Amino acid sequence: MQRTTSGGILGECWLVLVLGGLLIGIVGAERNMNDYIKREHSLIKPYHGSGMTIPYWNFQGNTLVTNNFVRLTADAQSQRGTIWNTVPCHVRNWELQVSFKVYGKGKDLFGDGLAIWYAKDPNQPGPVFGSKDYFNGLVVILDTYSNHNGEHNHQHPYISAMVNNGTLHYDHDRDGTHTQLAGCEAKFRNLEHDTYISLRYEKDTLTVSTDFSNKGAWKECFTVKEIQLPTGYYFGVTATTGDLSDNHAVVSLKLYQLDSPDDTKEEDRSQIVPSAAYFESPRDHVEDPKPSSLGGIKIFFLMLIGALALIACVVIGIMLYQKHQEQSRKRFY
Ligand SMILES: [Ca+2]
Repeated sequence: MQRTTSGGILGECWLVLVLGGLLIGIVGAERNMNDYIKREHSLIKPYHGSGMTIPYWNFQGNTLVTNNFVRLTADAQSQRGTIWNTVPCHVRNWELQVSFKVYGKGKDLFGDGLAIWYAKDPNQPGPVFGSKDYFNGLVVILDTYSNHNGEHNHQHPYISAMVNNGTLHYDHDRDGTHTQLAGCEAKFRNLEHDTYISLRYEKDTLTVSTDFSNKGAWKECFTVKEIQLPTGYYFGVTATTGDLSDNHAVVSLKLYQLDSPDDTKEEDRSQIVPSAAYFESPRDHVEDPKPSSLGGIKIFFLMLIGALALIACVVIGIMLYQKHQEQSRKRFY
């Protein structure tokens, strides 16, 4: 009797201890993550401050701020929307987690895609998914439309990264494959659940991971080592539509500081020129063969010449044969 009661009390104590431990663990983990989040580089609901502005963020173009997401483009042609951080980032090692949505009516045809930036010049309209070309910094592009058929060895949508020191051109006609560091195929359109991408830049290594499967787990897209990026650049997200369209929206941006105490006494990295040690094996920009309307006629003439040559050969052959026959006849007589 006594034993049973004490056993019951012991059991309850264990339960309380275990539950308490779990609770402390969860709260601790939560607090840890939140300790590292940099509010001035993050975009979190509710977005609005006072009036129509968003604290720390600048938006341009077709960008529409709702209660649940910041829509950069609607599912309509020729749109451009951007959102850029107003505070330069001085964190040395960081992870940017982006919750986004790309969706639209198009089943096979849609575009153009979404670009996530860590760049020197924010708010500058341009041709690279709504931002300037020959940029300084890093861009991770979620390209939904293949501008070029044939040369790619990958499918779209495609996620790729590019680092630029202001001298490189993003070649839309080749979907940037000539300047990309790495990439991976990924299906993130028209999903019912939330879709996330993470850019982790730690100790000069960039790792891009995705969570498109609604499992709450990151899947690595690619890792590239030896990337130099300065501090003091700006985070941003931009998107465009052209002849083809899609809704491109950002739900949240969360910037986590990964610096350890050792990193704080590191060198001044504000003057570093963006660079990457490794590119994917580069290909020359080869012009596509121009589809020619003379093609059919050319083939016709070639066949005609061939036929004429064949007839000429046969005629000459017959003549030579007849001459030979005549000569051999002469020999007999
Ligand atoms: Ca493209």
